[in-house]
Amino acid sequence: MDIQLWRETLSPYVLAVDEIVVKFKHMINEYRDIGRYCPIEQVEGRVKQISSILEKAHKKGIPIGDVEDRIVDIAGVRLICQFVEDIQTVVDIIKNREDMKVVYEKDYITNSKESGYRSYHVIIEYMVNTSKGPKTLKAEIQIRTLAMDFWATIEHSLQYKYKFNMPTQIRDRLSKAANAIIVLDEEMSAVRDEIMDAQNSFQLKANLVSDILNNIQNLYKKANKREIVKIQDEFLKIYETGDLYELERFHKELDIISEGYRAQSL
Ligand code: 0O2
Repeated sequence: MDIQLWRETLSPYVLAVDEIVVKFKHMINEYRDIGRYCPIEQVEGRVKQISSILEKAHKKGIPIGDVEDRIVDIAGVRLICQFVEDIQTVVDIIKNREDMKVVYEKDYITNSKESGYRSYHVIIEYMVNTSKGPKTLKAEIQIRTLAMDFWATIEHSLQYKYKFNMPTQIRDRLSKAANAIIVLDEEMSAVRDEIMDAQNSFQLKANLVSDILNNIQNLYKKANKREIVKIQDEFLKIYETGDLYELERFHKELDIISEGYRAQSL
């Protein structure tokens, strides 16, 4: 197959990765907008390089014509979570989506690989609409914690450097690091509720402050200067206390004032 044909073949995979990444990023924003903890922390995506596809096909004895069927990670998306508990939540979210059909799963968290690799893989069927019409293709979604991702990234680079000849001493260190990652994830899970509470109130506060500032900005066009100065001073006083309850009260009060001006202008 020549390069031009590879480009054509890979083009729907580029579209699929772009779309899937946008969808999950949008989901993160939806959670943030309502001040709710999102089980997905980061989203990444990539289309496998032609050279890596050929290398994998060669390693697994897959004929070029079967590559699209048998190499399921040509389109790859990675969803990174803060806590191990979030991984199952994310898997369920994917299973409940109508635009992604889970064809199979690989649980390398319960059964980690010999290397120490841990991650949850979900293989999906996903439909893209190309200029030639609709095409359903396979994509791999890897779901793992930040800590697992750190380990996998380092190990992947070392695998690339040493190919099949990784020195035993480095392999042992990686294995120890993999165990340390399990302990780290467990420690983080133990304080998960505390961390989630802190992040939720941070996000709620950020959303409230942003709404209040928008409201004040709009009031500049309608209210008189003395009133605006009074509102600003009150906001700064409440903001300095950091009291979420007071910010909420002030937010409601501003809404009423803004509504009053809106009604007057009708
Ligand atoms: P790359 O460069 O990341 O794309 P199989 O189902 O076993 O026949 P496959 O596809 O090898 O075939 O499945 P597997 O083992 O689930 O691996 C899929 C991907 O998971 C790999 O893609 C890696 O991204 C990741 N992975 C699997 N094992 C390891 C590991 O030991 N260390 C690291 N760092 N990542 C791993 P590729 O194509 O191997 O690599």
